[in-house]
Amino acid sequence: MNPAHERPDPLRPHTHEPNPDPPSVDPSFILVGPTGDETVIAVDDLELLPRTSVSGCYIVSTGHGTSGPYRFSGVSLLDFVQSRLDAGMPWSQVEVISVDGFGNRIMATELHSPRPVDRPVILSYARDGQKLTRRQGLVRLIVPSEKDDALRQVKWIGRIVIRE
Ligand SMILES: Nc1nc2c(c(=O)[nH]1)N[C@H]1C(S)=C(S)[C@@H](COP(=O)(O)O)O[C@H]1N2
Ligand SMILES: [Mo]
Repeated sequence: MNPAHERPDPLRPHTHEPNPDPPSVDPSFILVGPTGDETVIAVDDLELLPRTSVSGCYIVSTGHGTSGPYRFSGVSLLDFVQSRLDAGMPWSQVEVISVDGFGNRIMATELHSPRPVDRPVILSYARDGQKLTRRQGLVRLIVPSEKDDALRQVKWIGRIVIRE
């Protein structure tokens, strides 16, 4: 595991060195809106939003094998973004960055047209009907369309930035 200071840009490509150890205890994260406003989001806040589940998800790790299939549940990233923005507010992409400095950029177009349509990107807080543990990645980004790697399955979300 590289220390965070060796990976200054969490959105640049990451190597296959999955960190197994939660970098902190509290699963709350910071949401940064398009105007730069910051809000702390707790798991309870996510549970108040519509629940979405996606079955048949795999975590495909190069080096230490594939796990799954899992049914991940949470709020779709699109529902989450829309719940935080005034209608009509322009946004083009979302950055999802973990506490240990691992991240992913998701374009609005990808969220508006998931393929297949019933397998959206979610902010997951449960797996197979049980609350995700911090060790399992709470709160974890699940990108069901990613089939060959697990580079988008971001554990321990620390910051979500909505970009205009
Ligand atoms: N926060 C965070 N998420 C991460 C990683 C990481 O190092 N940190 N590694 C990724 C990689 S390369 C893999 S293979 C999977 C491993 O997930 P698992 O620990 O649930 O098997 O997590 C992905 N998500
Ligand atoms: Mo990986």
